[in-house]
Amino acid sequence: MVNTTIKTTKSQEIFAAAQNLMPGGVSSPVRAFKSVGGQPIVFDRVKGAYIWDVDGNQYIDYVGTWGPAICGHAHPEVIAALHEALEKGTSFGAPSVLENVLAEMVIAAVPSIEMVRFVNSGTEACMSALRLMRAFTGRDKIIKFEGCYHGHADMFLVKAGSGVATLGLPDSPGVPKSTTANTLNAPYNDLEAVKALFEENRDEIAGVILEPVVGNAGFITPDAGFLEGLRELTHEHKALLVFDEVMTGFRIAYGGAQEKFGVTPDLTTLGKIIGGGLPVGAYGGRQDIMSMVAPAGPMYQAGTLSGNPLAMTAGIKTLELLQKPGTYEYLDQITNKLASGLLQIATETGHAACGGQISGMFGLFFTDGPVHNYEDAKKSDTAKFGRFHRGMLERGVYLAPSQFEAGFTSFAHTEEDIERTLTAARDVMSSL
Ligand code: HOZ
Repeated sequence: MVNTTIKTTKSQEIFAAAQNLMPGGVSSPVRAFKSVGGQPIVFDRVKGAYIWDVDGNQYIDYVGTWGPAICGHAHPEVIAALHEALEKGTSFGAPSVLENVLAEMVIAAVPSIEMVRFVNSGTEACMSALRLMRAFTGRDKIIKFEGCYHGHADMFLVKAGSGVATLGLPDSPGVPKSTTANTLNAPYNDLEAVKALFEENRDEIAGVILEPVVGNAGFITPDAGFLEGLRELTHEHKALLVFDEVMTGFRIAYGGAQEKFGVTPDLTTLGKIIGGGLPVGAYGGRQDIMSMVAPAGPMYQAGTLSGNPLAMTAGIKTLELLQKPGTYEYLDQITNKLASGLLQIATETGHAACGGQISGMFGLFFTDGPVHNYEDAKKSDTAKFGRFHRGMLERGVYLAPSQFEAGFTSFAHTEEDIERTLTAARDVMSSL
């Protein structure tokens, strides 16, 4: 399993060819390994906690297709359900009972959601939620937080996290200034800054959107009182509070961050886990707000593949599996062992580091910390992270190829996987 000199000839050939076919050789920027150096490995197949590349190397996976694979990849029950659904067709473009089933499960689980609309990605979910915030309040301005990422729609590409942070890009060309003129930014965990924005823009702010636990600037948790403070401020100013739970939904608790922290927003966006590995997104919330969405109301939003039967099927089965008693306790236990183990090894091997985890979501920054916001995260030694990433890859551990992305475990990860990961980490950190 420990591959200190992995052979990646086929990966290199395929990726070289891909660069002439697709921008940067990839379908999404963070996959290109630009910030960690070296070349991406090209995947052949995934199963449980593992990846196999086209050269036959095996890796323990902590990306989990960027979050959806909480049951482990290709869980047999998800695959079986998909086989059965496949026989009935791949797309309906019409109502199906599967949408009712998943909607009922989502509504039962997520405290803020009384009605839900399915879409095809987290980007679509956030883009639609933003339109709804504006439609419902009749106001145009929104507040978001530096380093939070809500997909790649124009209005959100200001001081964004994820690939934008990873590549160190300025705000994207192609986004008209007029489109982002109403996007106000505050530092995460800074209630005073939010208060000031509300004061400066009285009766103009439709709402506040945030990742309640940040995963797109690395893993950053809300300070005590931050989410509660946002809830109070938004109430006070008759603005909406929107939790982007694309990453945290069904991940840090079955009911997401809002269940975990006991703060209920007005609207919530979801994606990743609720599609069980197929393309999906959703936005939902209070019935009076959701009733504005067409055709119930006038706010238009649509999609050919929305509510796709395969995505619904994989999502339903995934949520069923997550309902089994002990799932989140197990995720918490193994992820705690991993995150605390990494920190301990960093300390013992003389590296400044900080990090943490909630349930199956974790992070490690190469900086003294603490990291409360994106500015703190940017103080990390990203070059060191790149060397760490490469060393782990060579030892059969696949981490997100960016300091500014959270890691994910699944209930397919075993104690032994974690121990092997920590052994590899000790080896790498000793030689960084
Ligand atoms: N939101 C995911 C990670 N931040 C998406 C991965 C990607 O951008 O490819």
